[in-house]
Amino acid sequence: MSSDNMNNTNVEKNSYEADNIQILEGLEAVRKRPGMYIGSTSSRGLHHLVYEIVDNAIDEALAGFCSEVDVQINKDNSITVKDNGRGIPVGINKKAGLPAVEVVFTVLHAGGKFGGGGYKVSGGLHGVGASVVNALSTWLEVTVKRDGKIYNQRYERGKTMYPLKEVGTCDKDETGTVVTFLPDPQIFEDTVYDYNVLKVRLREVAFLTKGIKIILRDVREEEPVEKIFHYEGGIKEFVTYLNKGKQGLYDDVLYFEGQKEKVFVEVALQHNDAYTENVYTFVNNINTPEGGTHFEGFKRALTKVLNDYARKNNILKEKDDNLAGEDIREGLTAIISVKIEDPQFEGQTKQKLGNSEARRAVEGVFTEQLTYYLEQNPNIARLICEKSVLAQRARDAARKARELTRKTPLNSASLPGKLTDCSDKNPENCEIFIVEGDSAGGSAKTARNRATQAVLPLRGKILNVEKARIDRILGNEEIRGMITAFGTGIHEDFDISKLRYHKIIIMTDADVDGAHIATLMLTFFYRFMPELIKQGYVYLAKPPLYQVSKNKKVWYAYSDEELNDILTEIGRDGNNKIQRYKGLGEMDADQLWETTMDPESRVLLKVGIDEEEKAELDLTFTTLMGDDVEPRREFIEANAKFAKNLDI
Ligand code: 28F
Repeated sequence: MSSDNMNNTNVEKNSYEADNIQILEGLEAVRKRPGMYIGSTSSRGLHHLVYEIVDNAIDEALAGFCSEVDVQINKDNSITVKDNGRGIPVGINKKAGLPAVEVVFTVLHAGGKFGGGGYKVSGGLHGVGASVVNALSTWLEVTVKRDGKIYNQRYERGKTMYPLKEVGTCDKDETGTVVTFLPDPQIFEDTVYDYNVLKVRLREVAFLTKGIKIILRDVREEEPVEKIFHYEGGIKEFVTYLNKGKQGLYDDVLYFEGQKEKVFVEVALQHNDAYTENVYTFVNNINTPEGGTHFEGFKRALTKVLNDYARKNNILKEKDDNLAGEDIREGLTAIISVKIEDPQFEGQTKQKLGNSEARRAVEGVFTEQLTYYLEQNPNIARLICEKSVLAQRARDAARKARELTRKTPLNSASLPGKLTDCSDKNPENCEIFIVEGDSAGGSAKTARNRATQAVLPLRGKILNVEKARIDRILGNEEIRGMITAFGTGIHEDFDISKLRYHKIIIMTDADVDGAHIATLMLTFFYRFMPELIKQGYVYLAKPPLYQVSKNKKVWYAYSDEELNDILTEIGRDGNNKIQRYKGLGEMDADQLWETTMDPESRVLLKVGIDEEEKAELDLTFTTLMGDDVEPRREFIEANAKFAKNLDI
């Protein structure tokens, strides 16, 4: 052997060891700064681990080789994900000197970079995939069926426990990948999985990947629970699902797909007879709540095609103004889904698509196919145009109504007459109680701290904003009162810096009607001032359900359990007096102060929206505000899900 060869062998050996050290350093970096790779180590990050592994199976489905993905929450809160794809390759990867499957799980930034050449389509959270999940798991096991053989490997906190081993044989055409992992409690604050969180996301993934069958199973309880998500129609069925409980303006759900500049575009849409816009955009199956170029392409195409159609067919006369985009999107439910090789995310939260080819692709595909569709379906085209014209007129009327709530130096909109304002002018110190009914409003006014607490009583039920057009909403006195009291304006006028109170506290009776009024208000905030909720300014007051008195001492219980606890503590005997509060009006001012308004002793629920649950929440609002009474009651009971318990 020549000395040259000897040298080569040494170089090989050194680089192998160097690679190995690099691998461990890579995964160590993930464990040191998990937030950089999965966003957070809260429950959200915990659930992202599942999505990362599922994404890999979905990629295999998008490549055309996998039809079924099975996700199971095991008794110990480990997760098993199984697919019937080709199985991750097991041959030695030249660069790493390791089986490809081991590279996938141990080398940071594997995914598309190894061998596949643009294999990875879906983005994952930050596109780092399986190795990150491995690094953040106490242990992870992968089993691959391929070429009639079964292979297995195990890792602990990212470290390979043994070389990939053959553990059995199977039918040659039986292929696939199974991954089981246990999230590491050294990393995550909480390692208990929430079935419902996984359910919402996996249903979404199934809608976005037409034809795929995703099974979710939870075997932690005695009685296992299972859900199957399988939508041959993909996002077309997603739109039907989102419009459930609403009346469609027409029966068909429009669906278009096509490819341009390597961007694969899908659009599905249907108008309903309501007035809000529900458009959800996705890039590589990831929600983009801030939109971006794909959304812009969609809006441009929709606006242009409908205006052209309306002019050509004389629905818009020469003297008429063009329909605005928002007129055409009134009552529109739509999904825009693009698949793109190298997505660029922009904006503060990196949730906005930046690729300009996505704009051109969506605009091009959608313009061409929508134009053709409208020509072929003149009845539907006319319905959309006519609804848009009505929206256009309402928008004009609304502009006039809005001027009444807008503060200008000349016309400073006066505060509503029913508002009892506080004296402190620093918003940070101030709270406003929106109170159901004039009588409770009266007690609240007496009880309040005059310096920092304002009270705005509302008469009965406020307008259901899901069922009214913008001009009527702004014409509604109760709603106008709230807008002027808050000081922020709404929609494009909305300016959070003008908010006059940093706590907006909804105070309603602790019964079904009270909960309904609270949800009507939340719906209004959600639709017209979502930032109030997003930035955590909205709260629900929590009045007590019971007063217990004994020997001149008084206790308040905010739930049946609390009542039970109190009774256990003070003894269950004939001296107890229990009063069930049916409404705020039954309390005198002192009691109202002590139980519900005093910052020292009250309980407030902070209202929040999780972006991931936005689609689901939207559906919930629809269900709630629709005509159907039964689902409404269900929501009210589940309402607490959206509110975080917060004692202040
Ligand atoms: C339970 C989670 O991760 N499924 C996967 C495949 C299939 C291939 C693959 C995955 C090629 C070399 C990187 C098979 N045959 N489920 C999964 N199924 N990855 S992940 O390839 C990965 C790249 O290393 C696959 C031919 N090409 C690709």
